[in-house]
Amino acid sequence: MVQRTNETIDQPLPYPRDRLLEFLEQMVLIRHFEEKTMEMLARNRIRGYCHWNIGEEASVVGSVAAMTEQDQIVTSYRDHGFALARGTAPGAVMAELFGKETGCAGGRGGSMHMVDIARGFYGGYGIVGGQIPIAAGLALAADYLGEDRAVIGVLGDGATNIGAFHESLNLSQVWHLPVVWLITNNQYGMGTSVAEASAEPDLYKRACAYRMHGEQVDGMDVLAVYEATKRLLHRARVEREPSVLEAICYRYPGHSYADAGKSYRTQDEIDRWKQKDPVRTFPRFLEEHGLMDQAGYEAIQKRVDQQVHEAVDFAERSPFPSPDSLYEHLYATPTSASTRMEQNA
Ligand SMILES: Cc1ncc(C[n+]2csc(CCOP(=O)(O)OP(=O)(O)O)c2C)c(N)n1
Ligand SMILES: [Mg+2]
Repeated sequence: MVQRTNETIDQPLPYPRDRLLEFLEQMVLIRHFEEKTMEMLARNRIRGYCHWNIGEEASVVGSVAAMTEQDQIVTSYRDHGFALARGTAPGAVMAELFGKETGCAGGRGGSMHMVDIARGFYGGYGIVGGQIPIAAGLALAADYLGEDRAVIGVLGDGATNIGAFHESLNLSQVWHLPVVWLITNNQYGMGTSVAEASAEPDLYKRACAYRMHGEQVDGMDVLAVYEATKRLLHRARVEREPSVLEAICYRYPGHSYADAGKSYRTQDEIDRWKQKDPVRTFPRFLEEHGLMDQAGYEAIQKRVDQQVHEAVDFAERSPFPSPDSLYEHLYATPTSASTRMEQNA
């Protein structure tokens, strides 16, 4: 597994301080935003599903931070954090969760279908693995059009067992498509552990079946994820070589609101992973390097809380989409049964 091992407090970090603080602020934003969505769900302001990135912040922020402006990303339904990390306004993400017109998908997508094409975020997908062939298609388009960009195709560990994963990996290697397959291995697909579901639990090794490069990274370490993703995106963009990056991470809450997350894992296991909580370990790391003090961390938390508060306020004040717009953004104009009868007469 790729881990940063050789850093000591005396060695300067190869990043500007502001960049590191930005990583932290984004991770704290995702954590606080997601916690607020739990509250809004309980208060019935958000309806339907919610799948949170809590615990996965380092994998989300590290990978998205490695993208260029032209690069594109497509994810599963566990997508709120990816939209926030890519720069979609927290208000637009919250409004989408509320089903409001000002949401980033016009209130039509909800939690599982965030989208922000202007920022190269081609959406969350509710169908497990539905986004995988789409990532291959985006990468094919980049190649076909000769565009200088690469694609991150994000998927969960569970999605590595569907056929489209293998078809897309194969095609991406055969055609040398500029894509990084980022597997967020959070240890479970709903209540099924990777060991129970996968004959080869080292998921990055599946790449070798397609003669593709694959590696594993500590998904609780934002800098390790950033460095690995940056390197592999460059390889995709410049050398036209796809790869698999397996980020080993953990989700602290249940799978979604309907799962308490207790029946298939022990408290001891959760506690062990909490030792690696990026929202706690990264501030300590920055303090040890003299880049931030307690007051600095509190200022970040305060700023983020204000942003989340404003996001909720924006979502509350926004209108629902007008019923007149029901048939907008569809591939076909629906006709009623009576119109069809008239047409057929
Ligand atoms: C085709 C399909 N089958 C089943 C489901 C139900 N389902 C939703 S999430 C999920 C587990 C996916 O696990 P994983 O890929 O590890 O992603 P994670 O939720 O852990 O991020 C399943 C089976 C679905 N949404 N789509
Ligand atoms: Mg999973």
